[in-house]
Amino acid sequence: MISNNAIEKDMHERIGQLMEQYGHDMPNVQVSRYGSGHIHKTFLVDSQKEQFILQSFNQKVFPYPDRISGNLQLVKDHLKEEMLDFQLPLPMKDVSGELFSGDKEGFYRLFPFVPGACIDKVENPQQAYMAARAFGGFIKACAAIKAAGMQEVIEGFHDLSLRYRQFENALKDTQVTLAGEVKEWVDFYKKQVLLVRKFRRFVEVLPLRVTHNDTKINNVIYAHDFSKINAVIDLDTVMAGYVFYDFGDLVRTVACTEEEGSTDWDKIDVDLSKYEALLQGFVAALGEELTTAEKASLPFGGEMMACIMGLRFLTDYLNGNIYYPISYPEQNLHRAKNQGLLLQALQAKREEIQVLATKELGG
Ligand code: GN1
Ligand code: MG
Repeated sequence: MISNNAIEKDMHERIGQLMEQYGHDMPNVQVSRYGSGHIHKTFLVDSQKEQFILQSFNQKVFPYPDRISGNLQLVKDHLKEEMLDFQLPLPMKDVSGELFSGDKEGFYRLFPFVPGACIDKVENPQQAYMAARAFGGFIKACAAIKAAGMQEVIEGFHDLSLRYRQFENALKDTQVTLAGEVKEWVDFYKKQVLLVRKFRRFVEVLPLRVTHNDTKINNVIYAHDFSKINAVIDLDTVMAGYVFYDFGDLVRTVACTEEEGSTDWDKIDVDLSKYEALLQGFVAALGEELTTAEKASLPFGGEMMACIMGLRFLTDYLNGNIYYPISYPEQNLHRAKNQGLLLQALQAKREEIQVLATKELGG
């Protein structure tokens, strides 16, 4: 988290004005950056009496903000809330009833603040279990909402075929020299065309559901004592999807021994005890809701999500780093390498993972 004094004075004033648009007069407001999401800029706004999350919205990444609002309205209206034992903080309306407020610098949204711990790495299987149970619980509570009624907020977001084509196009146009480590990882991801074929086969037989689609571990808020989950956040990508997306992104960010920003290459591996806890948490939440084909797709999800993220990071590196913010020039290459090593570890442990899946899911 960035400290208070990292927020420039003009940003501070601007946030005061934005809070007025929501009917909050907060002269002595404290503002700090919050969380570690890549896409939006998120601030904790604290007036001593009240706390809110204010988010500067990234419209380059999300070109259809109204689609997000429409999807979230459907979720709000039809979600089986009584099934959830955590909050889903949704954007609040401003004084004119709008979900997005703005100034000349862009769009903002205000959210209720849910206190707790937002982490980038779980410490033990119990924390893994809780996260999977929460994201599985979200899918279950949305099960009655027709996926076809949801709008696509980012076209082809988890379409592995599309992401592979985008990678091939970036390779054709890149200014980056394809040598050394770059070539090594480009060659590795080219070979993942086999996963793309598998992806096509799975999506032919699986039901579309309302899924979260960004179930990385820092999108839950744990209670400070880690006894429960207080909230599932970052609901912008809630739309139609397959269960293996949500399970897979949990595997990618929970069952890994290093987080996605790590360059400690030798330490990147799969933690099977956390993997098993993810299976248990997901099944505890979804149980009989899952079809046989969906259960069979879960182990593929981990590989698929590591692959799609690696492809996206590498594509961005080849495109000159236009999507993900970076703090050093090779960072997107390194993120792609990290995800590639994780994918290799998942592939090396396929058999052990299958044994765990059969044990926990039956079949
Ligand atoms: C982005 O904003 P954040 O950090 O929650 C990305 C996800 C990636 C993730 C990788 C809209 O999520 O798809 O999995 O980074 N979101 C978007 O860390 O591209
Ligand atoms: Mg996030």
